[in-house]
Amino acid sequence: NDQSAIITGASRGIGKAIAQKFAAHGAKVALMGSSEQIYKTRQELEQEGYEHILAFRADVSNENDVDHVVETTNNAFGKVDILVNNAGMGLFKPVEEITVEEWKKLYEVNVQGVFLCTKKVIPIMKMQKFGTIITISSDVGRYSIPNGSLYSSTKYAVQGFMGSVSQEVRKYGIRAGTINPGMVDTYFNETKQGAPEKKDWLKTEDIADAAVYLASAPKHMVIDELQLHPLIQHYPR
Ligand code: NJP
Repeated sequence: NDQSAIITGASRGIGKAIAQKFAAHGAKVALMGSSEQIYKTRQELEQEGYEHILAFRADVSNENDVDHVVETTNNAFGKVDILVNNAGMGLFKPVEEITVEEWKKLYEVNVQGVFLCTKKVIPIMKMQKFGTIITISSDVGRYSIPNGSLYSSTKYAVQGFMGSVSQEVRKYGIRAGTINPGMVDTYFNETKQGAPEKKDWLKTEDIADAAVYLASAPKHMVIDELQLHPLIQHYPR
């Protein structure tokens, strides 16, 4: 496996687990995160014995940052086989308490970030005539929950975006699909990974395994959408 992958939001949580799993499968990985933590995560992966790890402190909602990450990765690894749009933020409160700043911020990171990274890798993947774009969306991108008007609507947006993109790019050999997890034990929404109350939730490795499945599917196949829940989570059907 000599694949090259860009993973956004790889400082911690699901993105970090995907980076570790891809590296374990022999991929070269570029990690992107908006805080200093991204460099510590690269160090951790290097200490685990993985080579060919790039790290970028870069904001997915900033076009110049995204351009820099994609171009530098493509130059360093010679190609970009996989993009994982994972970076995302949560916010849950009654709609009348949501500020315009919060609204804009979540749309910038959760929606514009997915748009910019996807837009930037497609010309490269078109030239390669191959590529896989995986977006970590959410189960609440498929049904709404109370206090989720903002978060859930960003994930509905992402589902719509990915559905169009998937149909636009398949003629170039590019697959695009989403993973829609239920509750995953991470740092999401200002919680702590490993907190005892989340012991029965999905693990970051579960989502990483799903990402490997999408990325390693045979070239003639696209996995449009994968929805995953912990057994303890009830949800509308
Ligand atoms: O969350 P967390 P998850 N530019 O907070 C990065 C979705 N999801 O792993 O910027 C670039 O542990 C941040 O790094 P840093 C969720 O919507 C989750 O759970 O350095 N990166 C960190 O690495 C999201 O799309 C659950 O602080 C930015 C990462 O994003 C994805 O899973 C359920 C950034 C967030 O790690 C991963 O979230 C579900 C920016 N502007 C969907 N802003 C769940 N956990 O239950 C943040 O349905 N990051």
